[in-house]
Amino acid sequence: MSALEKLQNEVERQKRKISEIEKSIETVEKEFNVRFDDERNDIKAQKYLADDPNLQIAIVGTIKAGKSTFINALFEENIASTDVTPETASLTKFKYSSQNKLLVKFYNRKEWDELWESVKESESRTKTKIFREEFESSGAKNIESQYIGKSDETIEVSNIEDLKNKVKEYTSKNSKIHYFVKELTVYLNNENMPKDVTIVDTPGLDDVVDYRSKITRDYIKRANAVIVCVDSSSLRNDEYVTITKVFDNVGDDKYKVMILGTQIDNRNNPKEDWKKQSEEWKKYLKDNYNNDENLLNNNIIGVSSYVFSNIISLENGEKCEEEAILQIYKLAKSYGIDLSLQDPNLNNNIIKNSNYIRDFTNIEKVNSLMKGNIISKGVEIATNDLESRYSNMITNISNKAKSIKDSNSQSRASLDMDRKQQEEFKLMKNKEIEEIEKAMNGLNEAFENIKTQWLNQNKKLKEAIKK
Ligand SMILES: Nc1nc2c(ncn2[C@@H]2O[C@H](COP(=O)(O)OP(=O)(O)O)[C@@H](O)[C@H]2O)c(=O)[nH]1
Ligand SMILES: [Mg+2]
Repeated sequence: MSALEKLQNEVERQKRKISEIEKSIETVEKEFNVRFDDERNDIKAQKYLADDPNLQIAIVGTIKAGKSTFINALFEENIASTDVTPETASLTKFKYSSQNKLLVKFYNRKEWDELWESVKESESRTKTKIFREEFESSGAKNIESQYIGKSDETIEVSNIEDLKNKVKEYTSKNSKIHYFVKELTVYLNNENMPKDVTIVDTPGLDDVVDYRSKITRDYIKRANAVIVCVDSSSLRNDEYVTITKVFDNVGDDKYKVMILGTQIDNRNNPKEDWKKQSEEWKKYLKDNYNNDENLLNNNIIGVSSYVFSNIISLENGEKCEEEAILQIYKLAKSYGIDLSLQDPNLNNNIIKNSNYIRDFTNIEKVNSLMKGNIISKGVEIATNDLESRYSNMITNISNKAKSIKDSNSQSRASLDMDRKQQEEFKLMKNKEIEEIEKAMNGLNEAFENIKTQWLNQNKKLKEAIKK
Protein backbone atom coordinates (compact mmCIF):
# COMPACT_ATOMS: atom_id res chain seq x y z
CA MET A 1 0.00 0.00 0.00
CA SER A 2 1.38 3.41 -0.89
CA ALA A 3 1.67 6.11 1.76
CA LEU A 4 -1.10 8.04 0.07
CA GLU A 5 -3.42 5.04 0.03
CA LYS A 6 -2.68 4.52 3.69
CA LEU A 7 -3.68 8.11 4.40
CA GLN A 8 -6.90 7.69 2.42
CA ASN A 9 -7.74 4.47 4.25
CA GLU A 10 -7.15 6.13 7.58
CA VAL A 11 -9.45 9.00 6.59
CA GLU A 12 -12.22 6.56 5.67
CA ARG A 13 -11.72 4.55 8.84
CA GLN A 14 -11.84 7.66 11.02
CA LYS A 15 -14.95 8.98 9.33
CA ARG A 16 -16.73 5.69 10.04
CA LYS A 17 -15.51 5.62 13.64
CA ILE A 18 -16.44 9.23 14.22
CA SER A 19 -20.04 8.66 13.21
CA GLU A 20 -20.19 5.67 15.61
CA ILE A 21 -18.67 7.81 18.34
CA GLU A 22 -21.18 10.57 17.76
CA LYS A 23 -24.00 8.07 18.23
CA SER A 24 -22.41 6.78 21.46
CA ILE A 25 -22.08 10.29 22.78
CA GLU A 26 -25.67 11.08 21.99
CA THR A 27 -26.77 8.02 23.97
CA VAL A 28 -24.60 8.89 26.93
CA GLU A 29 -25.70 12.54 26.89
CA LYS A 30 -29.35 11.55 27.03
CA GLU A 31 -28.87 8.70 29.46
CA PHE A 32 -26.89 10.73 31.99
CA ASN A 33 -28.07 14.25 31.28
CA VAL A 34 -24.55 15.52 30.61
CA ARG A 35 -22.93 17.46 27.78
CA PHE A 36 -19.85 16.62 25.75
CA ASP A 37 -19.27 20.20 24.53
CA ASP A 38 -15.46 20.23 24.43
CA GLU A 39 -15.41 16.73 23.05
CA ARG A 40 -17.86 17.70 20.31
CA ASN A 41 -15.52 20.56 19.41
CA ASP A 42 -12.67 18.06 19.15
CA ILE A 43 -14.82 15.92 16.90
CA LYS A 44 -15.68 18.89 14.71
CA ALA A 45 -11.98 19.75 14.38
CA GLN A 46 -11.15 16.14 13.52
CA LYS A 47 -13.86 16.04 10.84
CA TYR A 48 -12.49 19.27 9.37
CA LEU A 49 -9.04 17.68 9.28
CA ALA A 50 -10.30 14.45 7.73
CA ASP A 51 -12.18 16.38 5.03
CA ASP A 52 -8.87 17.67 3.68
CA PRO A 53 -6.04 15.89 5.46
CA ASN A 54 -3.27 16.98 3.09
CA LEU A 55 -0.29 18.93 4.35
CA GLN A 56 -1.10 22.53 5.23
CA ILE A 57 1.39 25.14 6.39
CA ALA A 58 0.02 28.22 8.18
CA ILE A 59 1.70 31.59 7.97
CA VAL A 60 0.69 33.45 11.12
CA GLY A 61 1.64 36.59 13.03
CA THR A 62 0.42 40.00 14.09
CA ILE A 63 -1.02 42.42 11.53
CA LYS A 64 1.57 43.97 9.23
CA ALA A 65 4.27 41.53 10.34
CA GLY A 66 4.82 40.78 6.66
CA LYS A 67 2.99 37.46 6.24
CA SER A 68 1.52 38.20 2.82
CA THR A 69 4.75 39.76 1.56
CA PHE A 70 6.59 36.61 2.65
CA ILE A 71 4.17 34.40 0.71
CA ASN A 72 4.67 36.53 -2.39
CA ALA A 73 8.45 36.19 -2.04
CA LEU A 74 8.12 32.44 -1.63
CA PHE A 75 6.11 32.09 -4.84
CA GLU A 76 8.01 34.88 -6.65
CA GLU A 77 4.61 36.25 -7.62
CA ASN A 78 2.69 39.21 -6.18
CA ILE A 79 -0.44 37.26 -5.52
CA ALA A 80 -1.33 37.81 -1.83
CA SER A 81 -2.68 41.29 -1.09
CA THR A 82 -0.27 43.40 0.94
CA ASP A 83 -0.62 46.89 2.27
CA VAL A 84 0.52 49.32 4.95
CA THR A 85 -2.90 48.85 6.54
CA PRO A 86 -4.03 45.37 7.55
CA GLU A 87 -5.20 43.48 4.49
CA THR A 88 -5.85 39.83 5.16
CA ALA A 89 -9.22 39.35 6.83
CA SER A 90 -9.99 35.79 5.80
CA LEU A 91 -8.07 32.55 5.43
CA THR A 92 -6.41 32.61 2.03
CA LYS A 93 -5.20 29.20 0.93
CA PHE A 94 -2.73 28.80 -1.90
CA LYS A 95 -2.49 25.54 -3.81
CA TYR A 96 -0.59 24.56 -6.92
CA SER A 97 -2.78 23.68 -9.88
CA SER A 98 -2.33 23.35 -13.63
CA GLN A 99 -5.22 25.77 -13.96
CA ASN A 100 -5.44 29.23 -12.36
CA LYS A 101 -8.75 29.63 -10.53
CA LEU A 102 -10.40 30.69 -7.29
CA LEU A 103 -12.76 29.11 -4.81
CA VAL A 104 -14.60 31.57 -2.58
CA LYS A 105 -16.52 30.69 0.58
CA PHE A 106 -18.81 33.26 2.19
CA TYR A 107 -19.98 33.66 5.77
CA ASN A 108 -23.35 32.19 6.58
CA ARG A 109 -25.90 34.18 8.58
CA LYS A 110 -24.88 32.65 11.92
CA GLU A 111 -21.18 33.35 11.38
CA TRP A 112 -21.95 36.88 10.19
CA ASP A 113 -23.98 37.55 13.35
CA GLU A 114 -21.13 36.19 15.47
CA LEU A 115 -18.68 38.47 13.67
CA TRP A 116 -20.84 41.49 14.51
CA GLU A 117 -21.11 40.42 18.13
CA SER A 118 -17.33 40.45 18.15
CA VAL A 119 -17.31 43.90 16.52
CA LYS A 120 -19.58 45.22 19.29
CA GLU A 121 -17.37 43.67 21.92
CA SER A 122 -14.31 45.33 20.40
CA GLU A 123 -16.11 48.69 20.22
CA SER A 124 -16.86 48.71 23.91
CA ARG A 125 -13.33 47.55 24.73
CA THR A 126 -11.44 49.98 22.51
CA LYS A 127 -13.95 52.85 22.51
CA THR A 128 -13.54 53.19 18.74
CA LYS A 129 -15.76 52.19 15.87
CA ILE A 130 -13.18 51.90 13.10
CA PHE A 131 -14.49 48.65 11.68
CA ARG A 132 -18.14 49.76 11.65
CA GLU A 133 -17.26 53.13 10.13
CA GLU A 134 -15.17 51.56 7.40
CA PHE A 135 -17.87 49.00 6.70
CA GLU A 136 -20.54 51.68 6.45
CA SER A 137 -18.60 54.12 4.31
CA SER A 138 -17.53 51.34 1.92
CA GLY A 139 -21.14 50.80 0.87
CA ALA A 140 -20.82 47.09 1.70
CA LYS A 141 -24.14 47.20 3.54
CA ASN A 142 -25.96 47.51 0.21
CA ILE A 143 -24.61 44.22 -1.08
CA GLU A 144 -24.74 42.30 2.21
CA SER A 145 -27.84 40.29 1.35
CA GLN A 146 -26.28 39.16 -1.92
CA TYR A 147 -23.28 37.60 -0.21
CA ILE A 148 -24.19 36.36 3.27
CA GLY A 149 -25.15 32.71 2.98
CA LYS A 150 -24.16 32.59 -0.67
CA SER A 151 -22.98 29.14 -1.72
CA ASP A 152 -19.33 28.45 -2.55
CA GLU A 153 -18.26 29.95 -5.82
CA THR A 154 -15.61 28.73 -8.25
CA ILE A 155 -14.23 31.49 -10.40
CA GLU A 156 -12.41 30.69 -13.63
CA VAL A 157 -9.83 33.19 -14.84
CA SER A 158 -8.16 33.60 -18.19
CA ASN A 159 -4.66 34.55 -17.06
CA ILE A 160 -2.51 35.41 -14.07
CA GLU A 161 -3.35 39.14 -14.15
CA ASP A 162 -7.02 38.27 -14.11
CA LEU A 163 -6.39 35.99 -11.13
CA LYS A 164 -4.52 38.72 -9.25
CA ASN A 165 -7.35 41.18 -9.83
CA LYS A 166 -9.90 38.66 -8.61
CA VAL A 167 -7.84 37.93 -5.48
CA LYS A 168 -7.81 41.67 -4.79
CA GLU A 169 -11.52 41.91 -5.38
CA TYR A 170 -12.25 39.21 -2.80
CA THR A 171 -9.58 39.99 -0.19
CA SER A 172 -8.46 43.58 -0.42
CA LYS A 173 -9.63 45.97 2.22
CA ASN A 174 -10.46 48.42 -0.54
CA SER A 175 -13.11 46.13 -1.95
CA LYS A 176 -16.63 45.87 -0.54
CA ILE A 177 -16.91 42.14 -1.09
CA HIS A 178 -13.96 41.25 1.13
CA TYR A 179 -16.09 41.75 4.27
CA PHE A 180 -18.23 38.74 3.39
CA VAL A 181 -15.45 36.34 2.38
CA LYS A 182 -14.73 33.65 4.93
CA GLU A 183 -12.19 31.65 2.99
CA LEU A 184 -10.50 31.91 -0.36
CA THR A 185 -8.57 29.17 -2.11
CA VAL A 186 -6.23 30.38 -4.82
CA TYR A 187 -5.26 27.68 -7.31
CA LEU A 188 -2.07 28.91 -8.84
CA ASN A 189 -0.24 27.61 -11.86
CA ASN A 190 3.19 28.65 -10.72
CA GLU A 191 6.35 26.58 -11.07
CA ASN A 192 7.85 28.02 -7.88
CA MET A 193 5.05 26.60 -5.82
CA PRO A 194 5.65 23.34 -4.07
CA LYS A 195 3.08 20.73 -5.09
CA ASP A 196 0.93 18.73 -2.65
CA VAL A 197 0.91 21.38 0.02
CA THR A 198 -1.41 24.21 0.94
CA ILE A 199 0.19 27.44 2.15
CA VAL A 200 -2.24 29.51 4.18
CA ASP A 201 -2.20 33.27 4.71
CA THR A 202 -4.11 34.17 7.88
CA PRO A 203 -5.73 37.22 9.50
CA GLY A 204 -3.52 39.01 12.02
CA LEU A 205 -3.58 37.63 15.55
CA ASP A 206 -4.28 41.15 16.83
CA ASP A 207 -7.10 42.07 14.42
CA VAL A 208 -9.46 44.65 16.00
CA VAL A 209 -12.25 42.18 15.39
CA ASP A 210 -11.39 39.25 17.61
CA TYR A 211 -13.62 36.95 15.55
CA ARG A 212 -11.10 37.23 12.73
CA SER A 213 -8.11 36.58 14.98
CA LYS A 214 -9.96 33.55 16.29
CA ILE A 215 -10.11 32.22 12.73
CA THR A 216 -6.32 32.17 12.86
CA ARG A 217 -6.13 30.71 16.38
CA ASP A 218 -8.43 27.89 15.33
CA TYR A 219 -6.60 27.36 12.09
CA ILE A 220 -3.29 26.98 13.94
CA LYS A 221 -4.76 23.82 15.46
CA ARG A 222 -5.54 22.49 11.98
CA ALA A 223 -2.21 23.30 10.36
CA ASN A 224 0.47 20.61 10.13
CA ALA A 225 3.30 23.13 10.39
CA VAL A 226 3.38 26.81 11.29
CA ILE A 227 5.57 29.68 10.22
CA VAL A 228 5.31 32.57 12.67
CA CYS A 229 6.20 36.00 11.29
CA VAL A 230 7.45 38.47 13.90
CA ASP A 231 8.79 41.91 13.07
CA SER A 232 12.54 41.59 13.56
CA SER A 233 12.70 44.74 15.73
CA SER A 234 11.45 42.93 18.83
CA LEU A 235 9.62 39.90 20.14
CA ARG A 236 6.66 41.16 22.13
CA ASN A 237 5.10 39.33 25.02
CA ASP A 238 1.77 38.68 23.26
CA GLU A 239 3.70 37.24 20.33
CA TYR A 240 5.64 34.98 22.66
CA VAL A 241 2.37 33.74 24.16
CA THR A 242 1.08 32.88 20.69
CA ILE A 243 4.30 31.13 19.81
CA THR A 244 4.04 29.03 22.95
CA LYS A 245 0.53 27.96 21.93
CA VAL A 246 1.80 27.05 18.49
CA PHE A 247 4.46 24.87 20.08
CA ASP A 248 1.92 23.19 22.38
CA ASN A 249 0.01 22.23 19.30
CA VAL A 250 2.79 20.41 17.48
CA GLY A 251 3.55 18.03 20.35
CA ASP A 252 7.05 16.57 20.10
CA ASP A 253 7.57 17.72 16.52
CA LYS A 254 9.20 21.05 17.33
CA TYR A 255 10.83 21.21 13.90
CA LYS A 256 7.37 22.00 12.52
CA VAL A 257 7.53 25.53 13.93
CA MET A 258 9.65 28.16 12.20
CA ILE A 259 10.01 31.68 13.53
CA LEU A 260 10.81 34.39 10.97
CA GLY A 261 12.19 37.74 12.07
CA THR A 262 10.73 39.78 9.21
CA GLN A 263 11.74 43.02 7.48
CA ILE A 264 15.40 42.85 8.55
CA ASP A 265 16.14 45.48 5.88
CA ASN A 266 14.27 47.97 8.10
CA ARG A 267 16.86 47.70 10.85
CA ASN A 268 19.63 50.32 10.97
CA ASN A 269 22.26 47.69 10.52
CA PRO A 270 20.36 44.63 9.30
CA LYS A 271 23.14 42.11 9.85
CA GLU A 272 24.31 43.20 13.30
CA ASP A 273 20.90 44.20 14.66
CA TRP A 274 19.35 40.90 13.65
CA LYS A 275 22.28 38.99 15.12
CA LYS A 276 21.65 40.66 18.48
CA GLN A 277 17.89 40.20 18.28
CA SER A 278 18.13 36.55 17.32
CA GLU A 279 20.41 35.82 20.29
CA GLU A 280 17.71 37.32 22.52
CA TRP A 281 14.97 35.31 20.83
CA LYS A 282 16.93 32.09 21.19
CA LYS A 283 17.07 32.65 24.94
CA TYR A 284 13.30 33.07 25.10
CA LEU A 285 12.60 30.16 22.78
CA LYS A 286 15.09 27.69 24.24
CA ASP A 287 12.49 25.75 26.17
CA ASN A 288 10.02 25.79 23.30
CA TYR A 289 12.60 24.07 21.11
CA ASN A 290 13.50 21.61 23.92
CA ASN A 291 16.98 23.16 24.16
CA ASP A 292 17.77 21.75 20.75
CA GLU A 293 20.68 23.89 19.49
CA ASN A 294 20.20 22.78 15.90
CA LEU A 295 16.57 23.81 15.84
CA LEU A 296 17.32 27.10 17.58
CA ASN A 297 19.94 27.93 14.97
CA ASN A 298 18.00 26.67 11.96
CA ASN A 299 14.40 27.55 12.70
CA ILE A 300 14.77 31.15 13.85
CA ILE A 301 15.56 33.05 10.69
CA GLY A 302 15.83 36.73 9.82
CA VAL A 303 14.26 37.49 6.42
CA SER A 304 13.63 40.34 4.05
CA SER A 305 10.81 39.36 1.71
CA TYR A 306 10.67 42.85 0.28
CA VAL A 307 14.32 42.94 -0.78
CA PHE A 308 14.06 39.41 -2.17
CA SER A 309 11.05 40.22 -4.37
CA ASN A 310 12.65 43.41 -5.63
CA ILE A 311 15.89 41.65 -6.50
CA ILE A 312 13.88 39.14 -8.52
CA SER A 313 12.15 42.02 -10.33
CA LEU A 314 15.49 43.61 -11.19
CA GLU A 315 16.85 40.28 -12.38
CA ASN A 316 13.82 39.99 -14.65
CA GLY A 317 14.58 43.37 -16.14
CA GLU A 318 11.69 45.09 -14.37
CA LYS A 319 11.99 48.45 -12.62
CA CYS A 320 11.59 48.88 -8.88
CA GLU A 321 10.94 51.83 -6.64
CA GLU A 322 13.68 54.02 -5.23
CA GLU A 323 12.76 52.96 -1.71
CA ALA A 324 13.47 49.35 -2.64
CA ILE A 325 16.88 50.29 -4.04
CA LEU A 326 17.71 52.00 -0.74
CA GLN A 327 16.67 48.94 1.28
CA ILE A 328 18.72 46.67 -1.00
CA TYR A 329 21.69 49.00 -0.59
CA LYS A 330 21.35 49.00 3.20
CA LEU A 331 21.04 45.22 3.49
CA ALA A 332 24.03 44.62 1.20
CA LYS A 333 26.13 47.23 3.00
CA SER A 334 25.56 45.63 6.39
CA TYR A 335 27.02 42.42 4.95
CA GLY A 336 30.06 44.24 3.58
CA ILE A 337 28.99 44.84 -0.02
CA ASP A 338 29.12 48.55 -0.86
CA LEU A 339 27.01 49.18 -3.96
CA SER A 340 27.86 52.93 -3.94
CA LEU A 341 24.54 54.70 -4.13
CA GLN A 342 25.79 57.52 -6.37
CA ASP A 343 27.04 55.14 -9.05
CA PRO A 344 24.94 55.59 -12.24
CA ASN A 345 25.34 51.83 -12.76
CA LEU A 346 23.77 51.04 -9.41
CA ASN A 347 21.13 48.70 -10.84
CA ASN A 348 23.79 46.75 -12.73
CA ASN A 349 25.89 46.53 -9.57
CA ILE A 350 22.91 45.10 -7.75
CA ILE A 351 22.31 42.52 -10.44
CA LYS A 352 26.00 41.57 -10.46
CA ASN A 353 25.79 40.89 -6.72
CA SER A 354 22.27 39.56 -6.71
CA ASN A 355 23.24 36.01 -5.74
CA TYR A 356 24.79 37.32 -2.53
CA ILE A 357 21.98 39.72 -1.78
CA ARG A 358 19.36 37.03 -2.32
CA ASP A 359 21.31 34.97 0.22
CA PHE A 360 21.18 37.77 2.79
CA THR A 361 17.37 37.87 2.54
CA ASN A 362 17.25 34.18 3.61
CA ILE A 363 14.08 33.54 1.60
CA GLU A 364 15.66 30.67 -0.31
CA LYS A 365 16.94 29.21 2.95
CA VAL A 366 13.44 29.20 4.45
CA ASN A 367 12.12 27.73 1.22
CA SER A 368 14.56 24.86 1.22
CA LEU A 369 14.04 24.13 4.93
CA MET A 370 10.30 24.01 4.35
CA LYS A 371 10.78 21.65 1.44
CA GLY A 372 13.43 19.46 3.03
CA ASN A 373 11.99 19.12 6.52
CA ILE A 374 8.28 19.34 5.96
CA ILE A 375 6.96 19.21 2.40
CA SER A 376 9.09 16.26 1.30
CA LYS A 377 7.57 14.20 4.14
CA GLY A 378 4.13 15.66 3.54
CA VAL A 379 2.10 12.46 3.35
CA GLU A 380 3.81 10.91 6.39
CA ILE A 381 3.34 14.09 8.44
CA ALA A 382 -0.29 14.38 7.36
CA THR A 383 -0.97 10.73 8.27
CA ASN A 384 0.85 11.05 11.55
CA ASP A 385 -1.07 14.21 12.52
CA LEU A 386 -4.38 12.69 11.50
CA GLU A 387 -3.70 9.66 13.70
CA SER A 388 -2.26 11.44 16.71
CA ARG A 389 -5.05 14.01 16.83
CA TYR A 390 -7.61 11.25 16.53
CA SER A 391 -5.93 9.47 19.38
CA ASN A 392 -6.04 12.66 21.51
CA MET A 393 -9.69 13.09 20.67
CA ILE A 394 -10.47 9.53 21.75
CA THR A 395 -8.51 9.93 24.97
CA ASN A 396 -10.48 13.04 25.87
CA ILE A 397 -13.79 11.36 25.14
CA SER A 398 -12.83 8.25 27.11
CA ASN A 399 -11.71 10.36 30.07
CA LYS A 400 -14.94 12.27 30.02
CA ALA A 401 -16.96 9.06 29.89
CA LYS A 402 -14.98 7.64 32.77
CA SER A 403 -15.51 10.71 34.91
CA ILE A 404 -19.25 10.60 34.25
CA LYS A 405 -19.34 6.96 35.24
CA ASP A 406 -17.38 7.63 38.44
CA SER A 407 -19.32 10.66 39.58
CA ASN A 408 -22.60 8.98 38.79
CA SER A 409 -21.97 5.94 40.95
CA GLN A 410 -20.61 8.10 43.80
CA SER A 411 -23.54 10.45 43.98
CA ARG A 412 -25.99 7.59 43.89
CA ALA A 413 -24.12 5.63 46.54
CA SER A 414 -24.20 8.53 48.94
CA LEU A 415 -28.00 8.57 49.02
CA ASP A 416 -29.66 7.24 52.09
CA MET A 417 -31.73 4.28 50.95
CA ASP A 418 -33.75 1.49 52.45
CA ARG A 419 -33.12 -2.10 51.49
CA LYS A 420 -35.62 -2.29 48.68
CA GLN A 421 -34.40 0.95 47.20
CA GLN A 422 -30.83 -0.29 47.45
CA GLU A 423 -31.69 -3.40 45.49
CA GLU A 424 -33.43 -1.37 42.82
CA PHE A 425 -30.58 1.08 42.68
CA LYS A 426 -28.03 -1.69 42.26
CA LEU A 427 -29.96 -3.11 39.33
CA MET A 428 -30.37 0.27 37.76
CA LYS A 429 -26.75 1.19 38.28
CA ASN A 430 -25.53 -2.04 36.74
CA LYS A 431 -27.75 -1.42 33.78
CA GLU A 432 -26.41 2.11 33.42
CA ILE A 433 -22.85 1.00 33.65
CA GLU A 434 -23.48 -1.73 31.15
CA GLU A 435 -25.05 0.85 28.86
CA ILE A 436 -22.15 3.27 29.08
CA GLU A 437 -19.58 0.54 28.79
CA LYS A 438 -21.25 -0.68 25.65
CA ALA A 439 -21.21 2.81 24.26
CA MET A 440 -17.61 3.37 25.19
CA ASN A 441 -16.34 -0.03 24.12
CA GLY A 442 -16.18 0.99 20.50
CA LEU A 443 -14.15 4.00 21.49
CA ASN A 444 -11.61 2.13 23.56
CA GLU A 445 -11.14 -0.46 20.89
CA ALA A 446 -10.56 2.22 18.31
CA PHE A 447 -8.18 3.95 20.66
CA GLU A 448 -6.05 0.88 21.38
CA ASN A 449 -5.82 0.08 17.69
CA ILE A 450 -4.67 3.42 16.58
CA LYS A 451 -2.36 3.92 19.57
CA THR A 452 -0.15 1.03 18.46
CA GLN A 453 -0.22 2.14 14.86
CA TRP A 454 0.56 5.64 15.85
CA LEU A 455 3.48 4.77 18.10
CA ASN A 456 5.07 2.79 15.28
CA GLN A 457 4.49 5.53 12.80
CA ASN A 458 5.89 8.12 15.16
CA LYS A 459 9.03 6.08 15.74
CA LYS A 460 9.62 5.71 12.01
CA LEU A 461 9.09 9.38 11.41
CA LYS A 462 11.51 10.37 14.14
CA GLU A 463 14.17 8.06 12.71
CA ALA A 464 13.62 9.54 9.28
CA ILE A 465 13.98 13.04 10.63
CA LYS A 466 17.15 12.17 12.53
CA LYS A 467 18.64 10.84 9.31
N1 LIG B 1 10.97 47.11 4.05
C1 LIG B 1 10.22 46.02 4.15
N2 LIG B 1 8.89 46.13 4.20
C2 LIG B 1 8.15 44.99 4.29
C3 LIG B 1 8.75 43.71 4.33
N3 LIG B 1 7.76 42.79 4.46
C4 LIG B 1 6.60 43.48 4.48
N4 LIG B 1 6.82 44.80 4.39
C5 LIG B 1 5.81 45.87 4.35
O1 LIG B 1 5.03 45.81 5.54
C6 LIG B 1 3.66 46.09 5.24
C7 LIG B 1 2.77 44.95 5.72
O2 LIG B 1 3.09 43.79 5.01
P1 LIG B 1 2.02 42.61 4.76
O3 LIG B 1 2.71 41.51 4.08
O4 LIG B 1 0.79 43.14 4.12
O5 LIG B 1 1.71 42.22 6.27
P2 LIG B 1 0.67 41.14 6.85
O6 LIG B 1 -0.43 41.95 7.47
O7 LIG B 1 1.43 40.41 7.91
O8 LIG B 1 0.23 40.28 5.74
C8 LIG B 1 3.57 46.33 3.74
O9 LIG B 1 3.62 47.70 3.50
C9 LIG B 1 4.83 45.65 3.22
O10 LIG B 1 5.31 46.25 2.04
C10 LIG B 1 10.18 43.63 4.25
O11 LIG B 1 10.80 42.56 4.26
N5 LIG B 1 10.85 44.82 4.18
MG1 LIG C 1 -1.66 39.94 5.04
